[in-house]
Amino acid sequence: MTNGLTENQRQKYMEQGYLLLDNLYDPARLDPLIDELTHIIDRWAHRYYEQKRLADMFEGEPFDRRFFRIHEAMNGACSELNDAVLGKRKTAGMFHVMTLPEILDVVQSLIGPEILVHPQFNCRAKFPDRTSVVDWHQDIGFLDAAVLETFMVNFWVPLVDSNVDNGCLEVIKGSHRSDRLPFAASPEQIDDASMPEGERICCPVPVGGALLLQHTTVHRSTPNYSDHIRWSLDIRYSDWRQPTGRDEVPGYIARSDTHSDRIAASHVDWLAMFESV
Ligand SMILES: O=C(O)CCC(=O)C(=O)O
Repeated sequence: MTNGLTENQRQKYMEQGYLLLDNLYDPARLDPLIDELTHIIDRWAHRYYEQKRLADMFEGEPFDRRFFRIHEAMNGACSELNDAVLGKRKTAGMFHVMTLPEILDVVQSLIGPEILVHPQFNCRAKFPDRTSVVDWHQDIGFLDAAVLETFMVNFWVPLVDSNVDNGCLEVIKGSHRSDRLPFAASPEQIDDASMPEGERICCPVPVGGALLLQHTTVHRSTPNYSDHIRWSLDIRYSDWRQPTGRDEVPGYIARSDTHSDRIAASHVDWLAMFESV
């Protein structure tokens, strides 16, 4: 559905530091990843059931509820699995979504055809427990400060419709013009005194759409008050010839006119990069 951004959209993104895109791709494009996540959660349910840690496998529950039902029934035991295991999986489904042509076309219209899928990414099951929030931050806060000059196109991609009720993101319009802002204990909390002025924009995104940010755009994730999980991905892109700010973790090349032989063909190529680290 896209061949990249229109000039109007590009200007808006550059001026405001964020852009909401509806109908970027057919929602069915997400099916390989959703099927994969469904399968992983099913496998975990069977394992915990066999280990007698779970009395009910919640087999009838839909994708946007089952993992949380398991988590609740196990007295909150799945938080770590969610953050550390599910969030960083390098799978065929993740690779598929990260390299959707509709997404890469948008990236290309902003940074050109030398595209790296940045090593910092997350798949998130944001539980409806009201406590799963991410406070005001910039994505560059999680990277080496020296990477300020690398232009990054950051995509936030919902796997279920996201809205105020289930904890969509909020951004501060124009905050991308800030430097890397100081934070106290964690990059997830910019110092109050350093918070930029600007209108706070709530960013609901339907499935099939995306929210684009820059690595200096100040944003946060609000509580999930709904009765279901707000599944999402946050994925990032930069020119592979520039530093990523995560030198110790490889990203993979998704497009290149100059080095087409180095393009990762599948998640197998992506995984192989970790064998040589
Ligand atoms: O999805 C969320 O709840 C937080 C995402 C976020 O803050 C980010 O992509 O940087």
